[in-house]
Amino acid sequence: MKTFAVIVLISSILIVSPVASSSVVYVNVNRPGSFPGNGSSWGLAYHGIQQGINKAAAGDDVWVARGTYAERITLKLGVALYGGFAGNESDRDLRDWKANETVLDAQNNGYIVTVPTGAAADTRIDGFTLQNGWTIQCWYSSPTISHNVLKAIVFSAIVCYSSSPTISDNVFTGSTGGVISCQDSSAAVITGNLITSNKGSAVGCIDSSPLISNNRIIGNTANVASGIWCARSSPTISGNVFARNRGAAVLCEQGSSPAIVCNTITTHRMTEYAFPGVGVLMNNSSPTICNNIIAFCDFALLYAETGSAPVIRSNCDYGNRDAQPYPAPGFDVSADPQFVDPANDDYHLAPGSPCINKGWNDAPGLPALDMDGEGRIASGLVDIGADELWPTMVEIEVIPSKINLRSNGLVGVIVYSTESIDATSLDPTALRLAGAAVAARGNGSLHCDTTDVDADGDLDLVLKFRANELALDGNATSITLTGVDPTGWPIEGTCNVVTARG
Ligand SMILES: [Ca+2]
Ligand SMILES: [Ca+2]
Ligand SMILES: [Ca+2]
Repeated sequence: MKTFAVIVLISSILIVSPVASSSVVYVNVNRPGSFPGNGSSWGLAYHGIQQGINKAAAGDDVWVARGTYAERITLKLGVALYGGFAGNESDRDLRDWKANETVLDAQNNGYIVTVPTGAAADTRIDGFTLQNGWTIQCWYSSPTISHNVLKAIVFSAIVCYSSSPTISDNVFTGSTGGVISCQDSSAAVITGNLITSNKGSAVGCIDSSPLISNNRIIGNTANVASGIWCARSSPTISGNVFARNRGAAVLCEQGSSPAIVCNTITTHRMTEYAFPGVGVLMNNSSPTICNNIIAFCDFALLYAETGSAPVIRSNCDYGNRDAQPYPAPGFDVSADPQFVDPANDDYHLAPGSPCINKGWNDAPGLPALDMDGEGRIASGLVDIGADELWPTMVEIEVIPSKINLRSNGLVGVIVYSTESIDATSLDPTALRLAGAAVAARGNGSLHCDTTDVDADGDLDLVLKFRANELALDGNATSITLTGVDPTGWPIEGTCNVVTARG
């Protein structure tokens, strides 16, 4: 009863005198009626975005419904501007920004979005198609720019001066003066973007060391570097796909030492100025080049002039037209990386790729996630390139769990059927326990049976292996079963064991 009274009291306070808290200002260019609106609901939405921003206070959201807005806007400190609403949502998570295209068209009148100096990550533009305007400039400001399509922006799409914006999950296309420029100690975070069909460098770094990770940079042209240009800069360039671009994927000059790690660089060809398609071009620079695929380009690496001392380790080169002495030191794999469908820009590794588990786990700048957002190290060893291939995990049990590696006896392994896999569908001849094949019986048949061990209604697989055939040392605390499912996709299961050499 007491609780009820308190709730009633609080409710009436809220109704009588709302306390200042974050709220939403609504904008819908297509709201019927010509009355001005006050932005307090979808029904009373403003018709213009800048009106909504002007009404909002720091901490507020501005929600903008689909349609075309012929405006140039100035963001406000601490205000988050979201486009992509149908115009009836009650929760921001309900918006579908791809389905509800919200176009901000500057009609070639100048800067399309002005970001105030001093902006932090809570100043945001998210969910718009930005077109027919000039560059978004960040001067000493670090807003969040996410889920936008920046189309045919005049000059560079985004220029950062002493600014560290988060630029994530956008599409950049049709820029003619480069795409993103980071200058004067700008440590932008540039992730998950698709940068395609632009002219000039995807990211230019001048005295700046941004994080450039897990982007797709495809089908761009430039005079020299259509990918990343580094001058006196040491960005981390990790997990990106560079494909079908002209010129260099990464150009390092004037004492740049970027970490170039886990990228897939392929089909870089000559520019219209006859500059060759190069994986990494170095001029008086010392990048770290690890775990990258550089395939089907003109050159994998190219040294211009002198003074470069790169650290190169665990890369794949294949099918590059010209050869510095190949395989060069640090290019450990010189075989076809086996992309799944490069004709359709699918640069995943096919099962069986020689790049799987051939990278260096401790490479500087190793990204936490691969290009799919999956963990970066599967099967204990990182793969070379932007993709990590994750086997389907199976649940196994080893009996006995204490294994004498000198014994000629049998070790039993149960592979349980689960929702993700029917264990009985696995080909026993392809299964390996710590490298060992399934043991054969006296009559030559394999020690392989099916029975429902855990009585859950699904048959499980019961295998036997010879203890002395296991490639384990006496200190091993776990053991791994590998194989392939009926589609050829790898499977893997690990379980704890105690080993000894008795
Ligand atoms: Ca791996
Ligand atoms: Ca993956
Ligand atoms: Ca079962």
